[in-house]
Amino acid sequence: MDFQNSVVYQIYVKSFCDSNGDGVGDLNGIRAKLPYLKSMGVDYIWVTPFFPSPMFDNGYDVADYCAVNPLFGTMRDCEDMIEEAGRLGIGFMFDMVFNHTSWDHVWFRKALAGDPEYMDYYIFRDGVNGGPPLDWTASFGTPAWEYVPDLDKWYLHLFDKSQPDLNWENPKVREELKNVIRFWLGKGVKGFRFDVLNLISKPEHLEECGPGSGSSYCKDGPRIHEFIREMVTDTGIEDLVTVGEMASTTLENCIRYSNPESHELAMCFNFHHLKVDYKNGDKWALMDPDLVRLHQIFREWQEEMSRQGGWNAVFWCNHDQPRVVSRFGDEGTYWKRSAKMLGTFIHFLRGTPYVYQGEEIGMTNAHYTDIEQYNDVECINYYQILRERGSSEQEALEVLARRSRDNSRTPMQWNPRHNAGFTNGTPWLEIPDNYRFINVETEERDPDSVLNYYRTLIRLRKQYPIIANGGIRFLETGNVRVFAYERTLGEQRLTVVCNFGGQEERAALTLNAGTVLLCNDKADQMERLQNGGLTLRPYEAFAVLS
Ligand code: TEU
Repeated sequence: MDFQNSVVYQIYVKSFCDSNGDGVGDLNGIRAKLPYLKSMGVDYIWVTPFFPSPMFDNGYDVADYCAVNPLFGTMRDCEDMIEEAGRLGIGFMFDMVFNHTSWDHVWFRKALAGDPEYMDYYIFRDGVNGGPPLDWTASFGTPAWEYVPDLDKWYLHLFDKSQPDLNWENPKVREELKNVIRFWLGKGVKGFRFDVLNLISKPEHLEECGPGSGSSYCKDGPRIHEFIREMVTDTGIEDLVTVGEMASTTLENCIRYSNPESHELAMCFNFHHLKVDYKNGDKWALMDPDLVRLHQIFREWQEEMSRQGGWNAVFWCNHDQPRVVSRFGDEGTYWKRSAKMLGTFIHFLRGTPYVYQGEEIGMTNAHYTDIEQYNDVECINYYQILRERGSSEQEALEVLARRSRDNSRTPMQWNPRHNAGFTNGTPWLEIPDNYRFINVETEERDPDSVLNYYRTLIRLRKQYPIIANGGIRFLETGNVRVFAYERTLGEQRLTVVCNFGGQEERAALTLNAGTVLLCNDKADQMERLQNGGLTLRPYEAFAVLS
């Protein structure tokens, strides 16, 4: 399976399917749902970390990279899950959190005990004037340096204090992490997602950095390409499906990360398109999505990556992002149509599409109304920060309802019955009431469902090489709410048009006579063309092959 015409399905293990009634998803639950994933037509499954962890960051704080957290099952369950998927022609991508470990990892326990060899596995520095080495903030809103009295040293953590950053300058660390990859390759894993990979190369002279966001000083660091190339070539994973999560990266770096001539990764995630509703770039300040900026970002990244031989992972959702139908679509009148429009836009782009669990059935944000309903360390921290900055409880809860990562972590909605079929126990996170009509079982029975539309999107990628292999050019439509692009391969042309607005919109379009491959409403677009354009219905989307 080459990654260019593959589709990846992302599973957040804690919320996918609970097989033993403890209210938490697990590996046997994933295995039970493999036939469903096969029916979706996906090629790979990216599963989030299920390794031993104190779960301060729901598993992105790894205490042992080569074992299975009993909360999620046993190593045998893991081996059976991989084997069963292989029999169905599906490969597993495991999630490697190599920028940091948990503070429970044995390496960090030895460092805290003062073992100099293991202290050099991490980034310890002396304080300055009784305070931290640098006035840095971590991604979850706390200071990024934690003091260890017994050592009279501070250690760096770009995320939670329970997630100390690893020192990639240390060749022993790099070799330890290569051995982790080798271990999982030996278990039959077919690919890897690398968590915040572009943060691993820290500035050469940390002490010379200024104050502010710690991550902003560490992204795309001085040895990042060298470290990635060394990891990939030394473990022989260059031909596997690999994807790097690249925080706040640049187009130039993503071209290098993903161009085959670099011998680095197959592709990477960037997040610029998912910050167009951040007021002044602040995730915790609300703003309606800036569609002009959204269009500009997609156009630039798609056309430049195509021109310069890079490869995009294309997606809306993951376990850190709010649900896309709540964010860029409509939860009301046009819920189904807008969910389909958003899927259409992504799946015909140049790149490898990722479907996040529940996206294929149009799952929405959680709409929690009480801070006690939330679990995620990031939003609980920011609730306090917002309140300290003067937001009322209501204002702060309104921000969390739109921004919290818990929005994407509510349990998968399998059926309209008790707990949406996710668990026979008490779900670890509350399930939105709309599971009664937004669920797999109900949508299986509806030929016009979001679920069956996503199946068609995935099938078309396999059927028409132009989607995986074609060039791309964005088209002018004369309307900021109407996005259109053209894929070309030889003489073939695929034109995709999406109305991102909830009203009728006029767009300047010239379409060659062709076949409407797919649309989320009536397939009468060709007849409706007049005076060099088309009036699009709210959230209308279609693709024409000519
Ligand atoms: O996410 C990196 C990251 O920056 C996230 O915090 C995300 O971009 C941000 O919350 C969006 O506002 C990765 C993992 O995907 C995330 O789940 C982990 O919490 C984080 O790294 C630390 O491992």
